[in-house]
Amino acid sequence: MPRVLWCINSKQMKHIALITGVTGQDGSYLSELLLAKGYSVHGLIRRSSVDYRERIAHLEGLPHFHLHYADMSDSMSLVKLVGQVQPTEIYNLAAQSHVQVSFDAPEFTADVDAVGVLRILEAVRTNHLEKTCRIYQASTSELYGKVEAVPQSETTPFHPYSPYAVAKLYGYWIIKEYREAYDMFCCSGILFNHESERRGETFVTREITLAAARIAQGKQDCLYLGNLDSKRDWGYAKDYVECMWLILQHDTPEDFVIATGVQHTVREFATLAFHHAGIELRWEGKGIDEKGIDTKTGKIVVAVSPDFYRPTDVVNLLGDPTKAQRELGWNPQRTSFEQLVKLMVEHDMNKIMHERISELSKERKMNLAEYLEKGIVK
Ligand code: NAP
Ligand code: F7E
Repeated sequence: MPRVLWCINSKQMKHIALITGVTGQDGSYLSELLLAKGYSVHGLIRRSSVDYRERIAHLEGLPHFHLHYADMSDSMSLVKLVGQVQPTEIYNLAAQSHVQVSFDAPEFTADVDAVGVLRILEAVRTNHLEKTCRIYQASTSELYGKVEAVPQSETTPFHPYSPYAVAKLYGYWIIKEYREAYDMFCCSGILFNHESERRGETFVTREITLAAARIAQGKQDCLYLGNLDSKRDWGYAKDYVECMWLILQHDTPEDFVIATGVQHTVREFATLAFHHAGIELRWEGKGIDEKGIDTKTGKIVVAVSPDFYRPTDVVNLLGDPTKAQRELGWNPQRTSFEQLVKLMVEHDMNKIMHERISELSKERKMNLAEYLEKGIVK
């Protein structure tokens, strides 16, 4: 099928999106974006013993938002779901997305993050939707791993450096293979780290912003981290989901690097986050003896634990977003690093304050106005 027909079809089609990983950070923002654009949005959720749908709770009940049970490790469930929904766009965001966890559960990670992509592609083919359904694959800067060049662009060689990255590399190549073999409109967004107030609490940025908020409010003494020298190109998740959509609206199916082009260390992230929580840090020592000290109290509030070092760690990620800027008109600097850290800390300061109020209310039966009046919370 000539590529140009894709543009004509996309304008005529009713937009029906299927999002795998809808309960995740990106899935929740993408759902909001697509609903605002008038899409009918279908999300894949998996069975869990607790219903953890906090990020999409505000969307449930909306007339164009639908949730369906399936699992990335169950091909029949995916074939049935794709057949039932008849999507015009699929955003494959579901993954075991934690790099450190992939060392503990490598087989599960491979099943969901690698073979899961193949299952989605085959579900589309089985339902004969390969000419009408565009597919976005959530690829990752972890593919560059033990980096062979800095910054990394669409042409930089890959060198995956964790079970997660190796699984995602399969996802990247199978998407490319189906694009070439079956002329399907399927693309990978090679996204660098993107964070937000909805970021999972075991990723380093959120660990830091939550701990800074707890330490500032007397709910925690010290934060333990791993490699403070690790460098990342951190962007804002809300800006990045827009790019996912732009990639699928492009005239031709292509892969894009999505990054800010700005790099910081974990230490720099922590310094700025604690600053926004009202604590100025001074760093002393080296390696596992390094400490972050509160300059006002002299207390150690950040320390290093070798438990958080990874068997192999990716330490120098910096993306080159030139292609996305030029061909998609995307602005990689819409939210700066400084704005990102500030908004995450402000969110977590509020969250911890509300948790404290709720604890205190149970103990002393007072409301927020009374706490503010008595100066118990600020
Ligand atoms: P996330 O918050 O960890 O969300 C992952 C989603 O995948 C969750 O909805 C999770 O469901 C779902 N999932 C996991 N295993 C599943 C299974 N077997 N069947 C169905 N659903 C399953 O991840 P994220 O940060 O939003 O990232 C979205 C995607 O982008 C992931 O593929 C990630 O690998 C990739 N990525 C992320 C970044 C980043 O910096 N955030 C950068 C590059 C690429 P539950 O809620 O039930 O666990
Ligand atoms: O680690 C170092 C750690 O877990 C960032 C996922 O969304 O982005 C994410 O993967 C760096 C690493 O993210 C701690 O060693 C130090 O070098 O926040 P992270 P990640 O591994 O970069 C990519 C693009 C994805 O695709 C993934 O899905 O920070 N680090 N101390 C620490 N990391 C954690 N988690 N906890 C620490 O205490």
